[in-house]
Amino acid sequence: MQRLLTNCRVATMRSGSPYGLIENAAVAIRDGHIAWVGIAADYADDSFEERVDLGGRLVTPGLIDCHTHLVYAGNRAEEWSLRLQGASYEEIARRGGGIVSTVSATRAAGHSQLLEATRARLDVLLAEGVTTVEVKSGYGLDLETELRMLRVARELGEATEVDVVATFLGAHALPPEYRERRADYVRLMIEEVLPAVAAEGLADAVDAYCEGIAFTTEEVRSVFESAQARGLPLRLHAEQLSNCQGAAMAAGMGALSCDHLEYLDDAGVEAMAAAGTVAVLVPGAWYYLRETQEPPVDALRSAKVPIAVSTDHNPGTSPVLSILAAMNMGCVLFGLSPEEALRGATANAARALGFDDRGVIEPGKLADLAVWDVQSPAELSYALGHNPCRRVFKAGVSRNGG
Ligand code: DI6
Ligand code: FE
Repeated sequence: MQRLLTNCRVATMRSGSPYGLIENAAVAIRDGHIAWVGIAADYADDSFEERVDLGGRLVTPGLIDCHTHLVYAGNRAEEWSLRLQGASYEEIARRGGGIVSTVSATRAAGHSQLLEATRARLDVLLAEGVTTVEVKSGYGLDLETELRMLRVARELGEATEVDVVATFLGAHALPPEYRERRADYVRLMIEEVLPAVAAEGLADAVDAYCEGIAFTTEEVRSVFESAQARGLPLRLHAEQLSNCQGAAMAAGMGALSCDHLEYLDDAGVEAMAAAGTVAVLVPGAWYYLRETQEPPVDALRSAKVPIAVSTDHNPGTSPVLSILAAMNMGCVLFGLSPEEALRGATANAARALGFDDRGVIEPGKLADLAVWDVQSPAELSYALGHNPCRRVFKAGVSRNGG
């Protein structure tokens, strides 16, 4: 199938000019990939089967949400109410609430219930032009439920309209039955669960929660060594509530991304820069937890660490189901520019997931495209609660058919 998109403006996200913007543009798509992009008047080939007039609209790369916990059962509105009355996230976690309460609900849910609940959430993300989404396990914390969560993620990825990157997050929290046996739990993940996940090909990467209320740097390192031995790339929840030096450790092991990073120090920034590790900012969690310590955006910029932005959708700290809202929060709460926010949900999000075939509109890349009813690309992170996405192409195929 060959298709020419015309009468549009294209934010290619190539570096060199703001948004890599091309006015009066055309995009040629062939075999699911971008064949050509540029000023329409420069396009010579007229062998295309279909011309699509986009009415002057803006085209961007399909958006990429590179950090979500989309698979779970139940919700945590009660806990949220308690937090609004003054209870801290850590207190709730130490009292056996928090992540562990979602673990109970998820363990009790069957495959089809989880699939249905996750599908409904995924549809909300997709409506905003998302064409690739990362989905983590980590609310099972036992063999059976971790596998079930990852199978749900894989099943959702079989749909042609979105690519799902599945991440194994067995080291998310200590389940109650292991409260006095930390080392046994880490051993269970390394010796039983990770091998089963890998044997079934259920994970594209391995993540961990390195934090005072979760796992130590050394515990995470042992899980990561086992992941690397199986050829799985790494990412880490690091320095969210305190500085555990997790980012430096993960970057030292070549991690694709370190996420959160509110308490990241200069050594961590340098280690990430040296390794090319992407900084994934998740302002939704910061907003819901009413944090005050901001991630060191200036230091990340000066060190040229690529910055991505994501929803971190999860039922506890970030029930945000909008990548555009996360981009807006990245600007308002963390001082990103609208261009950095869009780059953070396209080119740099692709990098955080280890992709070099998407996130930018240029020849050879996948034709994952979103079409927006806006004048300027800055409008994508400007409004809240407004979805100007009008059309999505996934690998060149229009999501609404054709
Ligand atoms: N990501 C996480 O994995 C944890 N916080 C975050 O931002 C906890 C998620 C949860 O509370 O369920
Ligand atoms: Fe998270």
